[in-house]
Order: sequence, then C-alpha cells, then structure tokens
Amino acid sequence: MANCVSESISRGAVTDALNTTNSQAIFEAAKELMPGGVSSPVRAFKSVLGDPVVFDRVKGPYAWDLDGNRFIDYVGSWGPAICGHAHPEVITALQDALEKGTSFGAPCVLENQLAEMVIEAVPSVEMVRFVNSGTEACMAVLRLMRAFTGRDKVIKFEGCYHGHADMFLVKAGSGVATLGLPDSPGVPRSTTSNTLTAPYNDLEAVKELFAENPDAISGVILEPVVGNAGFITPEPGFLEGLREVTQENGALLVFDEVMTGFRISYGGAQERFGVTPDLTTMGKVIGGGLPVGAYGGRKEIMSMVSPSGPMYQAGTLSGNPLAMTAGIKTLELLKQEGTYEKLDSITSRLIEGIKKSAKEAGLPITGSSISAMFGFYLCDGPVRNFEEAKAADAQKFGALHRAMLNRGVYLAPSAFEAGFTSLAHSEDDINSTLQAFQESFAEIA
Ligand code: HOZ
Repeated sequence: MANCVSESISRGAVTDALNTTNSQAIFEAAKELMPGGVSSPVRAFKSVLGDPVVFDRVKGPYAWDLDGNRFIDYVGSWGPAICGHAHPEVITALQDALEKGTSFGAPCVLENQLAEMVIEAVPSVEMVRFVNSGTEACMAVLRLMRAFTGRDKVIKFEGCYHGHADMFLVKAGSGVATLGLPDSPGVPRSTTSNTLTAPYNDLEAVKELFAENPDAISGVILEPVVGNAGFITPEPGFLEGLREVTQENGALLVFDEVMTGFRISYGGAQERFGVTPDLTTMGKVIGGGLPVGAYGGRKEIMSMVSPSGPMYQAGTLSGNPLAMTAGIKTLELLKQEGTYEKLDSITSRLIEGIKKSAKEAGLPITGSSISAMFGFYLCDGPVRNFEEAKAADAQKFGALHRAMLNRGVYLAPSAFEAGFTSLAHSEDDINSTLQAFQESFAEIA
C-alpha cells in the first residue's frame, strides 16, 4: 500500500486548526456499521492525513460539516455538482416532480426529454439507454462491445477507472489506485484474462496488442481525459490514433465520459477534441446530483440492446423521474451562453495560481485544467500516464490536503482524483482558495 499514508505519515508541520468533534464521533460510529465507515472507499481519507469530515449540508460551491465548518468544495460530489450544489432551479424542478411520485418503473416523458438532450449534445450518440450509475453504464457497454463484435477481449488503460465491474479491476485508477491495491480479490482470473492493458498515451502499445490478438479484441475503452489517476490529458494524435487503429481492426472505440461528459464541454471530450467514438458512457453531470448513468452510440450498435435486440440489460429504477428531472434541469442550465468560457476561465486561473504558489514555496509541481476539471501532481512532470503519476509525492499531498482542509478548502482526498469546479465558484472563492494554497504550500514545504 505505497500510497496509503494516513496511518504512518508524520503530521510534520501541519497543525490541526479545525474543530471536528462531531465528525469524529460520527465517523467512529460509522466504522462499526459500514466497512471503513463509508459507502465508497476514497471518501474515508485513507491516503491523506486525518479522518474525514462528515458533511451536514451543501449549497453552491460550499459544504458544511457537522461541526459547522464551511469548506469551498472542489469535489462537487465527485462531479455532478457542475452548476453548484443544490441549485435553486434544480431543487424547484425536483419539488414539482416529487408531487408526481418518486418512481414509476414505466415509460415516462422525462426519459424522452433527457434522451433528446443527450443525443443532440453528444456527437457519437444516436440512441441512449439510462441506468443508475457510471459503473452500471460501463458494465453494460462492455457487454455490448462483445455482443456487437462477437469478440471477448477489451483494451483498457493503466490508471483509467471504469467502475468496479470485474473485468475493469485491472490496473484501475480511483480508489484502487488511492489504496495502492494491485487488483481485487474476488475477481476471477478467467474474467480478467480478457482484459488487456496499455499505458495511457501509448499508441504503439495498443497497436502491438491488436497485432498479438488478431480478430479477438472487441474494442478499446478509455477516459478521453483521465480523471481517475489525477488529471492526465491526451497527447496530440492519441485519440485520433485510437480511432484509426480500432477502425482498421474491426473493433469499437468507447469513450468513458462519466467524468468528462457535459464537463469538458457541453458535448464532452469527443466534441472538444473532435474525435467521435462508437459508444459513450456517461454519468455524474447528467444526473444533476441524483443517481444516473447512461450509455449510447450508433443506432446500429444500440439496437442490439434488449428489447430491441438480444443483449440483456435492465434496471428497476432506471429512467427514474426524479433523476431525469435533475438531469434535464442541469443540462438546461449548462446550455446557457458563456457557461464553458466561465468554467474555463476560473479553472485555469485556479490551476495557474496553484502552480505559482508551489513553485514559490520551492516545491515541484505539474498540473493543468480543461474547462471545469483540473489536477496537479507534486513532481516535476510531465505526467503522461499512470506510472508517471505514481512518481508524485504522495506523503506531501497528504499533508497538503490537511493543510487546505484546515483553511476551509475541501480537495479530493486522493492524489489520484481530478478536481472539479462549478458555475457557483466565484472569483472571491478562487482568491480565497489560492490564498489557502499559498499558506499551505509554505507550511508543508
Ligand atoms: N469513484 C468515484 C470517484 N472517481 C467516487 C469516489 C467516492 O465516492 O469515494
């Protein structure tokens, strides 16, 4: 567990300034009730200093914990909160929808509305299926890749995370990387033998895998911009090269846009980079803070999905009216003039300020942002893949995380998760955050 530092790291110069009495009591109790005290691993703060703060409420760019501490939030519920938490228009729409019931389990017009919006926005999507999470979307898309091509193997990239389905838990990012786990027990070797991996940004490695496995690979799946190994952008030509090599080999190209969808631009990374995959998975933003995932693509491929075709996939709560409502309202807000220019501008000011402060404190740093997504590594860089990301100073990141928390800024509690900004983050919030970074870097240097 090379990256798991919370139990062994020295607190060094970081002095705890927060009163977290209530958070600590609740988290202690939670540990007896749920594995690690949490419902998802990364939020347990295992790779940073100290215990998690327990949230009480969220609004706009802020989160408040049970002790009344307020934090400027750059996690945004891990991505959905791109308009800010609990946006008044989303809340009003949800209140109206609540009156009609919480779950239908039958077709509803809201599904048509959100489907039309997704199809209009995302270049590759001609038809879409709604599910309940990004993990579910990726599980289903993998089955569809195999069903459509009649081939079992898939190529994924080291450090990319596509949810916790068996076949994807190979050299995975997010919590798997955060906890420094090699792979997961309980995943049959026979399942992962069909998962081939390559370093991100390495087109030659992908070509070699195709050459070694003729007519056996159903496709390539990737985060077009990686957000689960920190934040790694595609090098020029990488996405285009993947498009070519998949086409040449009769395989599918799948973009996992669970993080980047409606965040990197309204049409996702595929619109921003001008490369159109065959299939796309989505989640987070399209649920506007409620649980939604989706997969979509060319009609010819999507027609394989049951009941149009033979590939089975189903869900009791899929297309849930509350979730559809929050998604529709969120996309309406994002569609407004100037959204992505504003997100680009505040996020690039944030990352440039972070890098400047680190350098002034004599710390190595590399980092970047696109639209409302950013990340940095405490190393000289460049970081083009997971191996290079792992070279960053995890101990220092742990100390930085606590120092920032002490100053009222909530960063993802892992060096292997991207940061997220929102339309609710004001220039003042960015200024306060940069001030906190300046002080924190000086403290931990
Ligand atoms: N895997 C998600 C982030 N990439 C969620 C993490 C969490 O909620 O713990």
